[in-house]
Amino acid sequence: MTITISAFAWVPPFAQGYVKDIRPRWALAEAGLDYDLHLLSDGAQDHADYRAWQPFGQVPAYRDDTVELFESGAIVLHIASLSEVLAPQSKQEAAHIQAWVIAALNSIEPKVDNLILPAAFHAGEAWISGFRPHAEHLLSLRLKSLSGWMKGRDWLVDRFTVADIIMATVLRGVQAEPILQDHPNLVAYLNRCLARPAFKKTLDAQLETFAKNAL
Ligand SMILES: N[C@@H](CCC(=O)N[C@@H](CS)C(=O)NCC(=O)O)C(=O)O
Repeated sequence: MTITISAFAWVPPFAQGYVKDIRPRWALAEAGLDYDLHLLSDGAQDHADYRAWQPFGQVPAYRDDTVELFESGAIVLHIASLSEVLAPQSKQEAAHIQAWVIAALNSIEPKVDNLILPAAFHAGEAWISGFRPHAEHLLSLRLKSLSGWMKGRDWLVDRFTVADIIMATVLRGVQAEPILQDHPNLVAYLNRCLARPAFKKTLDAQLETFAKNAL
């Protein structure tokens, strides 16, 4: 089977290592499945053929011999279904994995983005300092709940799954923020996820593409 993932040929240094194609690529590395990259250079994300694959012109998009789809959460769930290692072992486990993928993307990622994106894209603007405490408060409520769930657990469900890939890549956005350090069990969880050889392999692969295509 030929699997293809879309990715940017190059992004500015602050985004390198964080572009969301890392999610399906990490899942494929865990599953031991090879893939090709479909690299997008300047302007390619707006071409009609790419929009037919990824309607928002974003990365990642995914294609194999049977299906094509977009949205990193949907893609990792599909990859899990292809893999002996990652495939859910029961209906209940499948339901929990789906729930945690959606929780990471819907209940936590928007609060993380709220905190980090204004500072990244609106640095120096007057409203930032007033907005930050509000964003921190909203994220702290979610992290407290997640920390409560993770008490006594190594992974979101009973074993490492694609839900951990999505959650870890969301939490990485605030890895250096004091708000995460307030929850030692979440720091330990994130470190546990990022220590996996498949993550390191995937991070190196993403960075290698950007180094090759550096201007
Ligand atoms: N919800 C999408 C978000 C994808 C996304 O934000 N991709 C970013 C790169 S990390 C992107 O393509 N940004 C360019 C753009 O939005 O035009 C997913 O999880 O796949």
